[in-house]
Amino acid sequence: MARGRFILLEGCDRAGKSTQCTMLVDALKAKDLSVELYKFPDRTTTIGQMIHAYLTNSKELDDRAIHLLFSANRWEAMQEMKRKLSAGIHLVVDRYAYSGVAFSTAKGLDLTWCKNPDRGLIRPDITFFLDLPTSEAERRGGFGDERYEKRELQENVREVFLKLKDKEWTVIDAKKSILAMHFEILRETELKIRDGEKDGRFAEED
Ligand code: ADP
Ligand code: FDM
Ligand code: MG
Repeated sequence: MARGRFILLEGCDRAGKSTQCTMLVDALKAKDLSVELYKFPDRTTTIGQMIHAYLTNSKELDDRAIHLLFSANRWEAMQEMKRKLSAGIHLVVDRYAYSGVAFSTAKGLDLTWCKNPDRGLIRPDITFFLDLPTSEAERRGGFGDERYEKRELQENVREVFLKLKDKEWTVIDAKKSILAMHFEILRETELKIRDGEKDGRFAEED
């Protein structure tokens, strides 16, 4: 059996990641494919609850400590994600290690230090980067109460994302309509799903 594909959607706040993840999962299900949604941070675990407390300002944590918790929150999902991919289930993932590096580096931590804890995580088969200028993102509603919902930080995060962007990313212009983005993401995902047989092994983050 071909293993499932790891489909990642990354990007700045309000670029439309969560909207597109849900639409992609629904569209793949409608085509009778096995697919599940993952979201990072996963706030349901014990580590996730600590992250949630930090993001909602009810807990203070050192910048490095919270960075490591975000990474640990990915590591604790790894075995289950591998099992699902091996069983032929496609995973649509809302944020992952790139968000981890982009936010912590934007706060002032060293880029290489930020990348290190995520080394060895399974690598996405396809990464969509939903690109939206901060000024456009702001028009999609006011900032909420969470810790990182501040204009200057968001601008720095976008700059780091653009530095991290490599030729393997599929950049989606997030100024487009929800449907136009959806059809683009669905088309690329279907190509990736059909694209040859996988040998069942996982590439890892380096
Ligand atoms: P993210 O998960 O990237 O923060 P969301 O999917 O939650 O973004 O979308 C943020 C807001 O922007 C929501 O109100 C959503 O309805 C709206 N939105 C999403 N995609 C678009 C789009 N392509 N054009 C206009 N508004 C959008
Ligand atoms: N975030 C998310 C990080 O700082 N590091 C990470 O590793 C991840 C996965 O947490 F501000 C930030 C990004 C965002 C917040 O918001 C989570 P959502 O709305 O749950 O995606
Ligand atoms: Mg979201």
